[in-house]
Amino acid sequence: MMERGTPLVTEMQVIPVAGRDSMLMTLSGAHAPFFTRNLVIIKDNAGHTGIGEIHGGDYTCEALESCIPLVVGQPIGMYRKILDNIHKASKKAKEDDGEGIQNLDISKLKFVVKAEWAIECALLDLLGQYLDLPMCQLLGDGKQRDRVETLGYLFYVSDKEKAPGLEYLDERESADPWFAMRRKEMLTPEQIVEQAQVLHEKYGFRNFKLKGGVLEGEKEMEAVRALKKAFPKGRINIDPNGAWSLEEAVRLCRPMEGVLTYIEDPCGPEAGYSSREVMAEFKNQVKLPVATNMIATDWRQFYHAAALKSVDIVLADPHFWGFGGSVRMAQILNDWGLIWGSHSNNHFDITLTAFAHVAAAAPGNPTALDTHWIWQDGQNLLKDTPQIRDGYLEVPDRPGLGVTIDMEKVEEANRLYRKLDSHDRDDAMAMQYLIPGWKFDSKKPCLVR
Ligand code: GKR
Ligand code: MG
Repeated sequence: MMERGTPLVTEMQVIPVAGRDSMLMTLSGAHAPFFTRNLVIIKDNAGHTGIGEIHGGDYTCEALESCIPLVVGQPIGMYRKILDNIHKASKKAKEDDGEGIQNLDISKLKFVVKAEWAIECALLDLLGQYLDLPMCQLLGDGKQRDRVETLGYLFYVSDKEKAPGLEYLDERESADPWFAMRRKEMLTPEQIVEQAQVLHEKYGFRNFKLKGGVLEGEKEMEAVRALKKAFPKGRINIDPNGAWSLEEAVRLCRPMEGVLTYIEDPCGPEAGYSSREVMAEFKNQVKLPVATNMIATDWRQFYHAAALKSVDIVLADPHFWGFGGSVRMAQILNDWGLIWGSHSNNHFDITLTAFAHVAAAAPGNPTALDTHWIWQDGQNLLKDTPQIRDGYLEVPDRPGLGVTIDMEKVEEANRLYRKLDSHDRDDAMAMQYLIPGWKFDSKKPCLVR
């Protein structure tokens, strides 16, 4: 008699890993020398392996481990039901006040990220392999494009020599001009333009996003102007993560109409008004499209953001919204004449691949995809990392995610993780080497104290 149904999950492993980072500056401080992630590896009785990657830290790791009994033994074709069971079993953490990340409090990021989306990714990888289809064909209305436009994510970088106790990598001897540059100090407009030029040479980027919230707004706008001069046809965006007051954001951004293509999270909550209300007022006064990954991170927040017309571009990170959820957002935005994109945090190449599939299934004309991966390029956990060429990320055409995990590299990254004293992101720690006693203030650029 023929066996019925899809293959059954035989094993689910959760592997926390760590990688190396530069001293990247943001409103929340300075990136530490190491970042962490959690990997999910699921096997089925057809002999396939599915993989997923998500944010690091003990909270997410424990959440994933608690899901194992709800996944093992289940048919992969029931992946939606598996996820539904996980949602129904999960409880809101006591410390989660529902504020989200509208103030960029990164200690709350773990509540916005949903661990189970790494499981969704691994199950879709398995299902794709079973059906002999690339993952993007299983999402929304299927594959919309073969390659995905990607932006060059520019950061101010501080001098790691000022944090002598911290083990930042030094790549200045690298033969690759980008690798040789990315661990060095870059704080002036000239250095930001040079960063963009080297990235353009290596990956072909023509679109750039500058992470702001570091220097005085006027100084950051000088860098934006210099970028536009160097790349007159480029789409330039700056993201201060809501650091500016409404008044400041209007003053800074009005003269940038025609220079900036769009602006990401220019302001945040103030004077008792939520960020959704404040951004709606900003849009009344400045003729620039507004993007967010801070004020619409779930469907309830999106309802209010949409009702108030606070945003034009929703950067629907699949690790906040789910893979199916992010594509559902892309479909809604496209139907309404709005634009989809995705935000990112530090990540390995498994996330890079997964986001390529989501973006490949997003209908319409998405904005160029964010990725931090250029700062991690070379620390691959895959044997066949998709490449970014000519500003576009390739979407693997093989079944599932279409890539092969390199277990030796994963074990190495797990050993690094196990050596770390803390597994949670802490941008204040490195920042305090630069400014003793430094504390996060959602309204003050990190180097302005
Ligand atoms: O990695 O420091 C960072 C970024 O600033 C990240 O935390 C943000 O969430 O990239 C993100 C953004 O676009 O807001
Ligand atoms: Mg952002």
